[in-house]
Amino acid sequence: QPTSLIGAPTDIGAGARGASMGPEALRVAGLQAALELHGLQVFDRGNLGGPSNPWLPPVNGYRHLPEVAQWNRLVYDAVYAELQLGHLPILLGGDHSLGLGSISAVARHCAESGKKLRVLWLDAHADFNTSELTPSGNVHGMPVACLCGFGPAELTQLAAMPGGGPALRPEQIRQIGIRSVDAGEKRFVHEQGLEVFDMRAIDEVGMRQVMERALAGVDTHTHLHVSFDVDFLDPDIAPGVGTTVPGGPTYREAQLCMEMIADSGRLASLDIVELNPALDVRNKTAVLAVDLVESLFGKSTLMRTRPV
Ligand code: DIR
Ligand code: MN
Ligand code: MN
Ligand code: MN
Repeated sequence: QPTSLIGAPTDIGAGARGASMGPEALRVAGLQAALELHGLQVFDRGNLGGPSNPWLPPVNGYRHLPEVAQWNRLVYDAVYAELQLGHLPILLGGDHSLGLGSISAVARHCAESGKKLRVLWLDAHADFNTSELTPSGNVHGMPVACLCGFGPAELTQLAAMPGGGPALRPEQIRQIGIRSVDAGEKRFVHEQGLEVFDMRAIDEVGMRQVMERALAGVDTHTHLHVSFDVDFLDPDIAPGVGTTVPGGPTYREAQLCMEMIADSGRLASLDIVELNPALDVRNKTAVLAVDLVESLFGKSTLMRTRPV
């Protein structure tokens, strides 16, 4: 299946400037060549062009809401167009507020094609804030809530779903690697019944069992979307992100996570977000992200692809 790279060079929803340079850093790290080495056909669609970042304080609990909405409309249209072509879209962020546009497009595509949708949210954060709960007003802390229908119309109605409902139901989401959830957000995650495999779960049962559980029920009728916030990774190996949280997955744990997703054979769309080259060291976080994405697309050390 052909893949398409879509650059969205913005930090409009983030709390630090610099994620706008993410798409180019991933290209410089060799993303296209790495995918092509695995026999994938790759189309680089270049970058979307949206509003610049005015760097203003929050208004009614949201920073830059009109600009966030505009970027997400652009991302929605671009991702939807690739899905229509039968391509696997790879969104190069940009901050994680863009997961809204990307996953809204995927949800619409699944509704139209009769596919089940499973979203794996790899992140240090739950991204389940609302304008009432947010400590920052940064919309990159809100996309999961918005996808589930909790947020302003310009963000929750991107997809025009059949029936008019939200893009996602909480039971379609599995969060992995979580270790920073704000006080009000924590209660809301619990109330909505999100299935969260936090770092404690990874510590206690290991990444293998976490991924077995997160992928349970994924079958040939499933469209698997991976939303990869690079701050998922431990900051010792991935310093180039705006909001580092200590105690994330190691290199080996992250590789196993990606390899087990690849083994499912159902990966159908991907976001790579929150990479911040302004905070990186010689582009090493981008190089690591490319390395992990290779595993996500099936790179393995040996011929066998099944676990022992
Ligand atoms: C924090 C930080 N929970 C907030 N969130 C994110 O501002 O809502 N950082 N997503 O990457
Ligand atoms: Mn499809
Ligand atoms: Mn995130
Ligand atoms: Mn995060």
